[in-house]
Amino acid sequence: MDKLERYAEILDSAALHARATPQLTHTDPDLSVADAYRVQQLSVDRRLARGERRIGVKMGLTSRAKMLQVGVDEVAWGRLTDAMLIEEGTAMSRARFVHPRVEPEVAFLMKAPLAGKVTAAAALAAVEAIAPAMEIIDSRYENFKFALSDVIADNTSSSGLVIGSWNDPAMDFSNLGVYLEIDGEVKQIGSTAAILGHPLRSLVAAARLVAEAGEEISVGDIVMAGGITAAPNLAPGQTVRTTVQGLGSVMFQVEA
Ligand code: 0L1
Ligand code: MG
Repeated sequence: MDKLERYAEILDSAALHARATPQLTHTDPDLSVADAYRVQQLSVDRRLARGERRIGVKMGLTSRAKMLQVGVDEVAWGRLTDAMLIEEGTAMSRARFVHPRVEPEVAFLMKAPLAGKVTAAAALAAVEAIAPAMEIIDSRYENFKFALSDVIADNTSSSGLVIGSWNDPAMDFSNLGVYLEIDGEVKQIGSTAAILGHPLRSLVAAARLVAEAGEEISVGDIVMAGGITAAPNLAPGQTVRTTVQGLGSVMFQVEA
């Protein structure tokens, strides 16, 4: 097993058993971003080999609030599988995660493939629908601490996603008000403009980054556009809701 395969196994096992692992860059400070993406791919391949199905991609670190929260300042992407889907309105099990957090987001459903250098207009034309959404992120690293290469190797902390009702994308979604409530208390407020200035820019960036890895965004894929605010911690007993102006609400509960 070569070094990158070993890293993929370490991260896959940490996720599978919900046990934190030391940062890769503690012992391998020169781990490159390119090698980190290869580790991500190898670790997701292990999931696919266990029967999970690829359902799309996520963009990460797309807002200033997120970059400041984790001290990393470049956008990154990760891969989504069906095992990460949490049905809207149901409960997720806290025990499946190391130290989960939640991000308010919007999600795109794709009706045409997208890859490489595309314009915002071409990206929009490939969108079937847009929905309010939440991503559950869960770094597999101790203390939720990482460098850019660490977090990319760790599938950009992606662990779960909850999608609300799909809406027609023929609306101006560049600057919609967003709030995240936990147990009825507003914890985070933001705007879809926090996603790189416009959520479509995230889709344009996703098409470019995915193509650099020799892949594409496919018909039927979900693209999580990226966190809008900092991400609060999740704990058993919570009811978590995100509302996006004009798009509706999405909620889930946390059980032990
Ligand atoms: O989706 C995100 O923006 C999170 C990317 C990874 C950083 C983190 O774990 O907070
Ligand atoms: Mg996110």
